[in-house]
Amino acid sequence: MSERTLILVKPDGVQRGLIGEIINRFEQRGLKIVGLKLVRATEAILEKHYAEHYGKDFYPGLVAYIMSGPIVAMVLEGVNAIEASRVTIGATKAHTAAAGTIRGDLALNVSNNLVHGSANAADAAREVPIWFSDAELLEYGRAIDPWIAS
Ligand code: DAT
Ligand code: MG
Repeated sequence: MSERTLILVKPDGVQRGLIGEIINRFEQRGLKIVGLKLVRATEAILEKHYAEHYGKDFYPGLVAYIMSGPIVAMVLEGVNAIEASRVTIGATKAHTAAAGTIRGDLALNVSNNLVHGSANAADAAREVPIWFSDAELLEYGRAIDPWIAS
């Protein structure tokens, strides 16, 4: 079943010049970009986005980090897009992430771990509208689609 998932390139990804590299990993895998923008997160947005972590000891540091610079928000669409994206991203503790994943190839740290991806269908459904209006999400077909999913 086709799914939509929310991906963020975090401030370290933008500052390190890895926006293209990170988007490329998802794009080459076959996931379709249906929403894409450069944004600055606010405390109000992050309180919703990271509701599951609100009140934890690392929450203030997490918010300060995500607000420390622009981030790239995108919505990816495809069959099993949520799990496929999480596998492409790699484990949260980047030093344990498998080689070949974004974190395993490009990051070392649990806090500066470059990228966010919705963890499951419920999170994806909750997170996408936090960052994108319906009008910002485009429906379109690609000539390559039959070669990726059939
Ligand atoms: P993920 O981003 O892989 O979904 P998560 O939802 O558990 O991981 O945590 C969200 C972010 O919070 C994570 O990317 C980095 C930060 N974080 C998680 N656990 C942490 C910890 N123990 N110490 C510091 N930062 C942490
Ligand atoms: Mg998470």
